[in-house]
Amino acid sequence: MNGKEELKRKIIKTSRVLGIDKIGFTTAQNFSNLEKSLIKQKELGFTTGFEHPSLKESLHPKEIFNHPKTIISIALAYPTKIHEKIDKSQGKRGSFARVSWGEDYHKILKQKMQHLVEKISELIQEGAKFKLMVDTGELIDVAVAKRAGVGFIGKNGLLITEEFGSFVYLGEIVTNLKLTPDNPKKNQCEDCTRCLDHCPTGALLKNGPMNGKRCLSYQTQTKGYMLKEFRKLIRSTIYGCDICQLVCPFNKSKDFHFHREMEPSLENVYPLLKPLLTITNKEFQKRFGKMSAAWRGKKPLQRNAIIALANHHDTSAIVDLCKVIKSHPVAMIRGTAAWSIFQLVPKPSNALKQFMVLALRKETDDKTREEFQEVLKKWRN
Ligand code: B12
Ligand code: SF4
Ligand code: SF4
Repeated sequence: MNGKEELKRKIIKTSRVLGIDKIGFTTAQNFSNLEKSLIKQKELGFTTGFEHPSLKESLHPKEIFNHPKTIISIALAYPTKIHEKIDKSQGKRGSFARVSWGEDYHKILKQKMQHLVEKISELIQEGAKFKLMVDTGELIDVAVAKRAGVGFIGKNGLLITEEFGSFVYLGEIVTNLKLTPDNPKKNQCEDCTRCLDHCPTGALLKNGPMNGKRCLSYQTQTKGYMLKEFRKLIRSTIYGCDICQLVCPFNKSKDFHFHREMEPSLENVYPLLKPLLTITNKEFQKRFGKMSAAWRGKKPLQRNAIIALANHHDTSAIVDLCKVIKSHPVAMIRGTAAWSIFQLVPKPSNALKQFMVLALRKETDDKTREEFQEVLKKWRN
């Protein structure tokens, strides 16, 4: 066994000790094979703005690292099921996609990779350099993981591992160490189209890439009004979307609880919806601040909770929604509450109509006035 192989073997062994569930190695060659498709995606308006802004940096590791030789890809499996019983007697609940259960994965993966880098540094002479990335880095995590043999990219655009399905977080380490690359895995979707068939918005395109703007995961993370087309489709999920993963045969019965920090708190990931309408910033930070879903702040989640109450047909929320219209400081939240009231009360009392007329009179935000006007118009017809 040569030195390169020996070092790789030791890195793999160390990664297991550190609790890294899967590891793979690839060269630091560019990812130019993706260029055409990525340019096309952008031109078509199918990107979300959450992608790294520089295509050059995303596709060329040498643009972000001095003499890169290897990229080490890592995957950590996360839980998909909660075994406690949900108390449904206290009111309607929303849900968070599994990607945000437990503590923020960016922190967990960075810590794991940092520990791995420290251990690698102990194994070698000086001069080795490393750059760690999770999600927000320049590189395209699924493309790296695929080339490093960690798994294959499914028709849902996600990296699917043999052992853990696609419920894995991905991260990578760029280094100037030369290590033997692994072989990429073949796509195993074959003629399955379950993810495409079940995606509620048609975001997944037949030929591989997706229209990110139509993805409910994106829609639940925007800051302004949610487009009306998507409001009913989110149902009661107030952050992210798991549908194209839950229907995937490679995820059947996959539920791994390897990492204590990833264990979800039931009350946080299936929260009662009504209390979210009045939660203060301080309470929000205390309760949800550690979750990755908190990255866009309170407003999108509050908006989604209002939509979810309507989707639950929770007429007991009408009073709460009226209070939101009367006194919530954010115009978009007031307007979304009006939409929900209409969903819950298609035939209003005179008092409710009058309430909306007065709210419209008081409202100064143009977009929100439009929401109120639309509700009043529909009530008139
Ligand atoms: C922007 C982004 C989003 C956007 C856009 C999604 C997207 N696919 O681009 C939105 C907000 C919609 C999103 C949603 C989600 N995301 Co996201 N997201 C990212 C991010 C930050 C950048 C991805 C990117 O650059 N996309 C632009 C290009 C690359 O996408 P594309 O045009 O669709 O092309 C790719 C594929 O389609 C594929 N492809 C191209 N042609 C072909 C052809 C064939 C035949 C096939 C099979 C594939 C294929 O290759 C391209 C390059 O990989 C990455 C982190 C990172 N730095 O990479 C996480 C990341 C992809 N997201 C992740 C997760 C978990 C999710 C969600 C599941 C979260 C949730 N539960 O709500 C959903 C799933 C939606 C989905 N089906 O993809 C994980 C995926 C882990 C995994 N196992 O794959 C990542 C890697 C974050 C991480 N580090 O763990 N995300
Ligand atoms: S996450 Fe949901 S909306 Fe997005 S592609 Fe998958 S099924 Fe469609
Ligand atoms: S649902 Fe089917 S087509 Fe979609 S990623 Fe899974 S195996 Fe592939």
